[in-house]
Amino acid sequence: MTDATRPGGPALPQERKLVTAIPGPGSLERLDRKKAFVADGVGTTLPVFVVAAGGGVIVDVDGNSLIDLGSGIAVASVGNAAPGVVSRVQEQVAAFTHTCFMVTPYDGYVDVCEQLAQLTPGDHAKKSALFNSGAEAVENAVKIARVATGKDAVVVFDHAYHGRTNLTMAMTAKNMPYKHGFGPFAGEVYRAPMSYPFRDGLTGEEAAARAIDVIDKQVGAGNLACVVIEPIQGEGGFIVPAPGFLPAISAWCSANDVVFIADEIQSGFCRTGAWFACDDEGVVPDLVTTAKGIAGGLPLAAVTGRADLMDAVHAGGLGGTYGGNPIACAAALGAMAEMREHELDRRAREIEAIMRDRLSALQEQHAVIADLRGRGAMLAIELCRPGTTEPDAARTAAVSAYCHAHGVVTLTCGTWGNVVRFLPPLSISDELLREAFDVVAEAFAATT
Ligand code: PLZ
Repeated sequence: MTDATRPGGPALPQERKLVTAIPGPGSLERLDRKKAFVADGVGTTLPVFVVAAGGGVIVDVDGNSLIDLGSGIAVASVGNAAPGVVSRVQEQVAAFTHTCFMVTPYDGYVDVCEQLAQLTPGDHAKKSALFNSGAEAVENAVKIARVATGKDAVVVFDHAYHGRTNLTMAMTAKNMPYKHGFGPFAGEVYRAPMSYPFRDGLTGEEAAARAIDVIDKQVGAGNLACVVIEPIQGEGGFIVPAPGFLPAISAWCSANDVVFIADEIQSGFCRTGAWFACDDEGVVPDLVTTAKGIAGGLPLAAVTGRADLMDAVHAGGLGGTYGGNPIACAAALGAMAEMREHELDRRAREIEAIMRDRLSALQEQHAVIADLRGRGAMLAIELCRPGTTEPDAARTAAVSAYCHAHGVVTLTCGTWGNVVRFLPPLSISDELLREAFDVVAEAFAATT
């Protein structure tokens, strides 16, 4: 894809341009105001204050143009201010901004649910309910599974991330910064071992047998409402389970009246080269949670799944003031249209080819890159002390800091903070993507 052919065409100059240090004087001034008025608990990875973004760039108050390899954590998959999103949002905001779907409904909500029924894995009868954030979707998926099964327990996995609300904090694995001091957490949440090929060397079937044994012995299918799993783990380190793991867990759930919930909040909507990460192995979840990429940057989330499960909840049992807000729904319809029109699932695979090429070359040069993994435009490298599996968080931070200082937005993740992840908007041009990876390569050379 070239600048001229990318979705939306060349609205902002698609270039990396640094005119000040990062952060520049304008951002530094605003950081003082942030310090004065914004709670310290709300952090920022790369503190440049943004004035515009689109295609593959983010432009700051000082006139710096940075290459975006983060998409606001896998949200702006169709690109920032994507034309199809902007036009629908503008039309909707001028017509009406909110009535509350639970008070007086509107088409946009139903349209989004219809599309989710078509796009999510499986061709069975499906229904959806809409919410505001990923965490809220996960909470509601658990509520639905509990009502539908009449059981309480929830199984999640090592390295999982499901959100920051009370129930989802319990479901999230990592203590710092997500959980520390915030307990007590919701009960009846149990953790099973994840398939982590780089660290456990197990096949998918072996890892599934290990997890099922833990679930069976420590929880018991008779108490278990649902298993919630990210088909590719996000915050936990872009861990891709070994082939066979997801199908085996899903089959065990089906055989034991346990609801299999795929959390596709980070991996969904073309990110992994398919509409959903579950599609890769033909896994059909009972329920799917989505958010992030669904609406091109507006807050929207959904639970979609088997109509019989979704309808198990009593009338009025699901909702919320803003869930499926009309502007967010308009944005989602625009984002999904962009994904279809520009075949962004295919585009994610093209992006993968470019990134994988560059990252494998880097891995050959730098022994600190112990693992390269992911799928589509969701790739990561795990950094360890050469020849070991001992995490190297310091080098990870140094590489990322170099990228930031040189105008490339990179994100880190992982239980040990030793993973650099790459999540470019699917609207980025090949040229810009290559330039960003030149900088990543420089970062490794400069931090040896
Ligand atoms: N499930 C798989 O990736 C959000 C969190 C960033 P919300 N991940 C980014 C942070 O530090 O808060 C996420 C996810 C998966 C659930 C969530 C939660 O989605 O929209 O942030 O609530």
